[in-house]
Amino acid sequence: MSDMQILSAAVEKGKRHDARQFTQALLDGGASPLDIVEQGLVPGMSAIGNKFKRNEAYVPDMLVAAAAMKECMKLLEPLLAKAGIRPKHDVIIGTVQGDLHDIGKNLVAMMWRGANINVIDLGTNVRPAKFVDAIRQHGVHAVGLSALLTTTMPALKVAVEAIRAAGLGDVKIIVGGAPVTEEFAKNIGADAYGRDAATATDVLLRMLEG
Ligand code: B1M
Repeated sequence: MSDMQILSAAVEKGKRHDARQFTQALLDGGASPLDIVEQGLVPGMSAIGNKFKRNEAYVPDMLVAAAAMKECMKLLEPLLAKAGIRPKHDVIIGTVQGDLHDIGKNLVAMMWRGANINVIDLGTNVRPAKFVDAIRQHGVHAVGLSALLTTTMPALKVAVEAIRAAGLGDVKIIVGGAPVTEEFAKNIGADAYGRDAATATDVLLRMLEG
């Protein structure tokens, strides 16, 4: 196993202290911070995300892996910022108006961050106008909307319509949450549907990078 693969494995297993030590050792050995993110951390998060997708890993496994990645990012972020290197994309995420569930949305945000994407999280119970304002303010090209209640599924439609009506250019909209289906996503005019956090990451990257 290469040193990068050892780091990936530590992230995947959520071994926070080991991951931090491996990251420091790679830096001391002259590895570039960006290579460490792309070849060490991102594959680790991607591996646990894929296991989650196949029901071979569970929510707590995702949480500890994300915590391990975050620990490594504490070392890397100042160096990346100093070198003027930013995450590949900026995106917005939030749970729609009327809905307070955020565990799934947070997992999606974590996986997106794990793919080296800057995620602006608007939280829960987000009004359509707040999505619109944030998209305009941050100039993002994608937004994720989550809903967990059958009663807040219509709020997804309202949010999609508000974003489209605001004329913000080519903003990709991805929707998800337990009651949401691919067909529903299509019917309300969303660009994509994410069944789970790992799929939502694959779909988002495909939309943004072609
Ligand atoms: Co609520 N709740 N809840 N709840 N809650 C459900 C959703 C429910 C199914 C429980 C039940 O009755 N069996 C039910 C909804 C029924 C329905 O709509 N038909 C329900 C209800 C009714 C309610 C209240 C109305 C209860 C009440 O007060 N009478 C109330 C509503 C409050 C509100 O939102 N206005 C309510 C409140 C709460 C708590 C606050 C107590 C708490 C939320 C805490 C929190 O989120 N911080 C809560 C919880 C925890 C649940 C359950 C138990 C778990 C939800 C969860 O976090 N799942 C849930 C029952 C259940 O699912 N067993 C239930 C784990 C999470 C990882 O999965 O969120 O599906 P999920 O996310 C997945 C995918 O869906 C997807 O990726 C994630 C990872 O794979 N995904 C996306 C999610 N968002 C995505 C976005 C994407 C892409 C993929 O792109 C942007």
